[in-house]
Order: sequence, then structure tokens, then C-alpha cells
Amino acid sequence: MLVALTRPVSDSLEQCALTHQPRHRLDVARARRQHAAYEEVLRRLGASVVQVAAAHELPDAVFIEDTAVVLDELAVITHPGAASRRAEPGPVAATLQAYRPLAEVRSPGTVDGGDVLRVDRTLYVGRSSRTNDAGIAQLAALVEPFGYAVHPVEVRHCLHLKSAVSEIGTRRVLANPAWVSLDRLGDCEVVAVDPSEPAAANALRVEDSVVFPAHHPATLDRLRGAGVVVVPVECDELAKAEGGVTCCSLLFRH
Ligand code: CIR
Repeated sequence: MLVALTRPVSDSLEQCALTHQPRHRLDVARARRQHAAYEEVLRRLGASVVQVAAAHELPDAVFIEDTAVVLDELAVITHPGAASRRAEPGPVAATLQAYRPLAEVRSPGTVDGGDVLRVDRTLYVGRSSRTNDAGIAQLAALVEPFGYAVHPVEVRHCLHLKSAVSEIGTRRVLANPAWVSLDRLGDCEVVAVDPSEPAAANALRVEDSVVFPAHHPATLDRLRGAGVVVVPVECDELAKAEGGVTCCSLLFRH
């Protein structure tokens, strides 16, 4: 069974952390409608959606991807890089323990799940404003015994590694080459974002489909042209909080 862990949009979303974007007025009700539609798309693609309880005092709780790295053998609970997000992982861990043995990254290490891109048995981990070398070293020590290799990757001009590159198929990625050095990604085939949409590299692969923001139409056309089965979702309100499509769920098999 494919499980998608999600978390409701918090009442306080407007106080979200922002790094690369100016603060815009945020319509929380609209963000909720978009989030509900996203969950519906995941169900339509075969996932069983399991919601972690809302945390209205935590503005960024909806971005659940950052709280854990779920692998086949274990789930690594993160220590998020933003101090305002450090209370988010606890309840996610409580839910995940029904599905996986747990391990955790601890201070002074920091890791955001949005910095971890898995390709087969390799975890590419972004060195970002949220994920530090101590966190990467801890993650490596936790997963290498299970046969995973961990490769740090430099990211620039964006929040997370998966803002710059994400998986769209088997050994196939969507990327903004200006934000990440792709030579570290081995033999993955790269589809580049349309240059007019630098923030369009975050896509969510669900089996043979790719969930993708409708507000990046030029890159959406490129993906379709490359033979990708794209499922567009409206998520521009959540994007005002620097959230993308990967960050609103933790997807894994159970
Ligand atoms: C933050 O700055 O942490 C949130 N406002 C956005 C997090 C987005 N997470 C992700 O892309 N994995």
C-alpha cells in the first residue's frame, strides 16, 4: 500500500518562514482548498492519505516532508534547520513509528527532508541554509549500514536541494541547472526547467505520474513533451510560503 502522510494547513500559515521570497498576503482558506485538492490527487493516484494532527501554532507544519526521511528500512526523523520548525517532527515521528523503525538527527546536526533526494540506493543531500555538514554526517551514519550512499550536493539561490532538482522517473530528474551542479547526479537523465520558470524544478513522482504545479505552464509543457504523465495541481497559494509539491507529503510503501 502506498501511504501519503500529510498535515493540515495551520491557521498561522501567514507567519511561515521565508528565505528567498518576499512576504505576500496569504489566503489561508485558499491554501486549504489547494491542499485538499492535492490530497485528492494523491488518493486518485492510489495513495492512502494519513493526516497527522494539525499544529496551528506551527506555521510551516503543512510542509511535512522536511520532518523525516522515510526509507524502506527505517525513517530518519530530522532536526529542522529553522528554529521555528523544531517542534514539527515530534507528532510526525509518533505517526511514523507505526510504519518504520525510527532514528533521528540531533543538534548540532540539522537536516530538512526537502534537501534529501533519493535515487535508488543513493541519497543526494543538499548543503543548504537548512542542512549542515553535521546533519549530513549523522544521516550518513544512520543509513549507510542499510546500503545507502550519501552524497552532499551544493545548492545555490534556493531553499532546498529539491527546489533545484527532483525525481520525475527512474533515473530521470527535473532540474534548474543554475541552482545545482548536476555532475554529481551520476547517470540520471535531466529535463531542464523552462528558463522563464526558475522555481519549477520541484515535482512529485507518484508511481508513473508526476504531480506538478499548474502555475509553471512552460515547464509543464516541456515535461509532457518529454513523455512524462503530468497531473497538474493548483498550489500557488502554498508557493507563497515557499512550499512546493514534494514538501506537502511523505510518500512511502507499507
Ligand atoms: C520554510 O521556509 O521552511 C517553509 N516556509 C517552506 C518549506 C518548504 N519545504 C520544502 O520545500 N521541502
